[in-house]
Amino acid sequence: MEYSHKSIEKKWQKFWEENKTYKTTEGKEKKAYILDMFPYPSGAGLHVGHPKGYTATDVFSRMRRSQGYDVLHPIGWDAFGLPAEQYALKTGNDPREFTDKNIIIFREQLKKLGFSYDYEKEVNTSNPNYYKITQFIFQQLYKKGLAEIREANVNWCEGLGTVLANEEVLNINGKMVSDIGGFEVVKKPMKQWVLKITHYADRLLEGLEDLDWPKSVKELQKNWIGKSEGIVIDFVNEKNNISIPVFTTRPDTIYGVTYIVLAPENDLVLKLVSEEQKKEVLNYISESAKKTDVERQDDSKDKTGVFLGTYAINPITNEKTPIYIADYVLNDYATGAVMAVPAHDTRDWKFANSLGLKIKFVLKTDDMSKAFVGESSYINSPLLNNVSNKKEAFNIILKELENLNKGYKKTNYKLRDWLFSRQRFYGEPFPILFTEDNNIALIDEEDLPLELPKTDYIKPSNTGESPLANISDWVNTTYKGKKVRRETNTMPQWAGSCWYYLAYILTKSPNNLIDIKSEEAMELFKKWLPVDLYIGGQEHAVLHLLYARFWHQVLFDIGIVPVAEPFQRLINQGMILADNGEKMSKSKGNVINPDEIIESHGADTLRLYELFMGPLEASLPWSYKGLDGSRKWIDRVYRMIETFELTSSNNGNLDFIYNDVVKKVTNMLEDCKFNTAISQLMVFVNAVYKEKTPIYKNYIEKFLVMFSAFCPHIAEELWEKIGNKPSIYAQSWPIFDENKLVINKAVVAIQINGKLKSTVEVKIGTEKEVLISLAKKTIEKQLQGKNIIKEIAVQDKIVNFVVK
Ligand code: ANZ
Repeated sequence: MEYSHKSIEKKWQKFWEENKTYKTTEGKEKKAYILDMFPYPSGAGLHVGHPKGYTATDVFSRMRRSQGYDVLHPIGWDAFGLPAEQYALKTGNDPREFTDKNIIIFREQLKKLGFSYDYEKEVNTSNPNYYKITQFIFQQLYKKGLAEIREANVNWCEGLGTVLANEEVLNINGKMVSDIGGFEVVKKPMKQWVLKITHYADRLLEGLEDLDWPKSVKELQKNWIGKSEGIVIDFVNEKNNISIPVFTTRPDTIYGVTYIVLAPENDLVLKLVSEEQKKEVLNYISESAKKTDVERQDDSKDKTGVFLGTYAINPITNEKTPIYIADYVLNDYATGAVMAVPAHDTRDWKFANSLGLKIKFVLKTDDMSKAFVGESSYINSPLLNNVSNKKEAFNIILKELENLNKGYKKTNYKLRDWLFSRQRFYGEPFPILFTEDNNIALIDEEDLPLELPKTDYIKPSNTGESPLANISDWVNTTYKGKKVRRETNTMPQWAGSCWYYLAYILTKSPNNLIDIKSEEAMELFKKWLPVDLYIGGQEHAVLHLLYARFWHQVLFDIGIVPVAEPFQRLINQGMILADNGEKMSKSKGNVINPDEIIESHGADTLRLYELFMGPLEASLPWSYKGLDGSRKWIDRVYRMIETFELTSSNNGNLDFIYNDVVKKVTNMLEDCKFNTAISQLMVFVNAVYKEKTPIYKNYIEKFLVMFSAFCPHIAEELWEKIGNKPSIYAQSWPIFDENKLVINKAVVAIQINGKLKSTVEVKIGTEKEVLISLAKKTIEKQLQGKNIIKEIAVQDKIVNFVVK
C-alpha cells in the first residue's frame, strides 16, 4: 500500500475536530438538510451496513457544502429500546448506563469513518431534555382529541411482555410473531393509549403525491392506509326486520348475491340465529376466537362457516338470501358483514363451493369453472343490462339504493389507530396523571419532563404491566396537593423517532434544545424544513415514515412547523450482504466489523468501496476483492499526485475530459448515482496518466475537491501536499465549461479511388480547399506518379482522389 492510512486518517480527524470544520453554518441563501435514519445504539456496535447510507449522505452533504449551501447534516441516537431493557432485566443494571456506553462506542466508530456530522447537534431520545418535548407533543395530541385510552383487542406478546402495534407483528407460516425476537403474538383485550392516526388517513394519502420518494414506498404506504370506496347496503332479516348492513366495493354485482356472511363476532349474530342453529353457531364462534386474523384470511386454507338458520332480503332483487357466519369475514373491518358474490369473488367462490351454495354469474365470462374477477358486460342484471363500465354500474345501483333508502356511499380504511402503550420501563413516561376519581389530567408543561424514576433494580412485574408498576412510590404520588396515580405504561420506541429531525434543528449543543414552540424555533424550522434528502433502510417504509408524517401533520396543524410534510426526498439504501449473498447475522457468524476494515484498508477505502459496489438502492454481496480494488485506486490517485509535476499553464489537452467528468460527476451525484460518479473520477485519473507531465494544477485541485467527497482524509492530505492550506472542505465545487464540451474536431477519411488510405484530424468546418491540400500532403507518397483526374471533398467527412 502506498500510503499510511492510519496516520493520515487520525491526523485529519483531529484537525476537523479541533477546527470545528463541520459546524453548521447559517448565513447562506441556499440550504440543504441531509438526514440519516439515526441508529439504535446497540451493544454490537456499528455494522458494516451502516456506513453505506451514511457515506451516501456524507458525499451529498459535502457536495452541497462546496456548492455554497448551508448544510445541516446531524446524527443522534434512537436510544430507548428493548435490548437495553432486556439487558437491565437480566443483569439488574440500569439501562441508561448500558445505552450511554454504547453511544460512546457508536460515536467513536462514526468519527473514524470521517463523516461530516456536526456533533454539536447530537440528540439522544432517552435524554430527559429530549423526551420532555416528546411528552409535550403527546400532550398536544391529547388536547386535540387525538390520544385516548381505549379497551382494544391488542397484539399481546408474552415473550416480550408487551403489546405490539400491527406494524411490529409479522406473519410467519400463518402465525403472528413479534418483529423483534420472533415471539408468539396473540390477540387480547386491554386498556391502551391509542393515537388516532386514522383521522389523518386522507391527509397521509394526499401528502404522498408531491414527495420525491421511491414508488415502492409510496405504494406500501398507500396499501397500508388502504382507502376503499364502496357502499353500505342494508339487507333486512325477513323475520324480525333487523337490518344487516354490508360493505361492498362492488355494488354492481348485487344481482349475483347468493348469501350473506357475518363475522362470527358480529353483534348481530346472536340476534339473528335460529334456535335450531344456535349450538352449532356458538361452537363455531368459540373455535374462530382461537384463530389469528392472519390465519383467518389465509386464502390457501379451506373456508369454513355455519348457517344462521335465517334469511335476508336483497333490497334490489327482493330475493331471499341465506345468512352465514364465516371467519374469513373480519369484525373490525367496515361493518363486519359482506354480501357474497361467489361468481365474482374468489373467497366467496371457495366458501360457496365448500358449503355447496348457489353461484350466479352476473358478468359475462367463457369460463364458469372459477370466479371471474375482471370487467365484462353485465348479464342477469335488469338495471345494468346496457351499461358498459363498472363505475357507471356502481353509480346506478347507488342511486337506486339511495332512492330506496337502503344504502349510502362509504369510504373505509385498512389503517387502524396506533396502539401507543408499551409495558416497558425504558420508554418515555406518559405526561399524564389519573386522579382519584380516575379522570385523566395533564402534567403542567413547566413540570415536564416527567422523568423515569431512578431505581437500582428493574424487575419484571409478572402481571403483564410495565416494571414501573413495581415502583409504587413513583406510581402513587401527589400533584398540586392531590393524590394521583401515574400511568405505568411507557411510549413505544417510535415516539422519539417521530420528531428527531426537528430536534436537531432545535439543538444548540448536545441534548440542549430550545423551546419547540418559540419564535426562534419557528424561524429555524422555516430555514431548514423540509428535509431535502433522507436516506435509510426500506424496513422503515411503513412504520417510522407513516408515524413521523402523522406527528408532523399534527404539528403543522397547531402551527408549530411551517411545512406540511417532513421529508421531501427519500432514498432507501440496499443492504450489504455476506459474500455468499446471505444476510449478515450474528448467528451465522458472517458479520463484517467496519473497525477491522478501517484498520486494514482505511476509512476512505471502506467509504469508496461501499458506494462503488453498485447502485445505492441495490442489496449486494460484500467482496474483499472489490475492497482491495478500491484501495488500489486510491493508491493510484496518491501516486498520481506524487508523480506528476503540476503547472499553472493549461495546454488544453485535458479540457474536454475534465469538463466532461465534472459535468457527469455533478449530475450523477444530484441523482445519487454514486457508483457511476466514482467511475467518472476514475476516467479522469486514467486520462491524467496518459498525459505527459506537467499537468494543469487547477484541474488536479478541482479533481481533489470532488474526490474529497468520497475520500476526505486522503484528499485533505493530497490537497496539503500540493501546497494548499487545509481544509479542502472550504473549497468550492467545480463548475464545468459547456464550451469546452463541444467536440470541435472531425476525422476526415482520405481515399484514392474510394479506398481508404489514411485519416486526418481537422477543425470542424475546415474549407474544402484546405482539406484537399492537407490530404495531398498526408498521402503524398501514395499519390506519386499518379494522374489525379478528380478531387472530391465533403466537409468534415472525406477527401477522395480519382486517379488513373
Ligand atoms: C361484494 C363483492 C363482490 C365484493 C365482488 C368484492 C368482489 P376492500 O377493497 O378491501 O375494502 N369485505 C367487506 N367487508 C369485509 C370484512 N369485514 N371482512 C372481509 N371481507 C370484507 O374490499 C372490500 C370487499 O371486501 C367488499 O366488496 C366485500 O366483498 C369484502 F365481486 O362485496 B365485496
